[in-house]
Amino acid sequence: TRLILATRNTGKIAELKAILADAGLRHELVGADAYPDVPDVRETGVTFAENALLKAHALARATGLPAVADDSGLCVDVLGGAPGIFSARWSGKHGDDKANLDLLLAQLSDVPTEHRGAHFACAAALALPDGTARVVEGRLKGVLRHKPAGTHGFGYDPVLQPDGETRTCAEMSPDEKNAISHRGKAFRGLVAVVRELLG
Ligand code: ITT
Repeated sequence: TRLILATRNTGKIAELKAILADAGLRHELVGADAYPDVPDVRETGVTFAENALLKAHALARATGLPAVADDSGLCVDVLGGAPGIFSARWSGKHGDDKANLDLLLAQLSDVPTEHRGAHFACAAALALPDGTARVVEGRLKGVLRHKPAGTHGFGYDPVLQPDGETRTCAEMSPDEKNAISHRGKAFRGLVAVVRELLG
């Protein structure tokens, strides 16, 4: 069966394909860009899980195929969990990773290392055309650096240093990041659900 990935973020698509292939998923994976006539759904939910389900349901209904979606973001302790579901548009420009990162670092410039705890969160959803749906969540905890480091990954990877690590996510290889990441955990969990519902 073909599975559609309900995202246009190329950094995410690359990670998802690697994670799902490593987990032994044999389904053919296609990005939502293969269906240009399907409009983007408005992310009106207030949690990662709600938004992931909205995206997966909309694409499954529109295409008649099983759809997988991810909603994810960075939750900063001292900001009460922000940017959270607003991570992709924190600076006002959706998907401008550099502007989002620069703004966050400016907002945290006076916050010392011991108060720079944060985590990445990911909700992974599967929806079938008949309306059946499941969602699985994963987290990666760490501290935020004062300056970006590393060139791999996307988004806030250059500033999040996972607990127990000396490197940021952007200094790790894609495989190293996927082994511990919020997205890796959520989607490895979702693979079991795909097998249960789709065989
Ligand atoms: P789609 O809705 O098309 O999937 P998007 O980028 O808008 O793409 P989200 O609404 O889920 O996706 O926003 C996720 C944002 O959170 C993303 O743009 C990054 O800024 C941040 N983020 C999520 N996972 C991340 C990761 O693994 N590493 C770094 N930043 C991440």
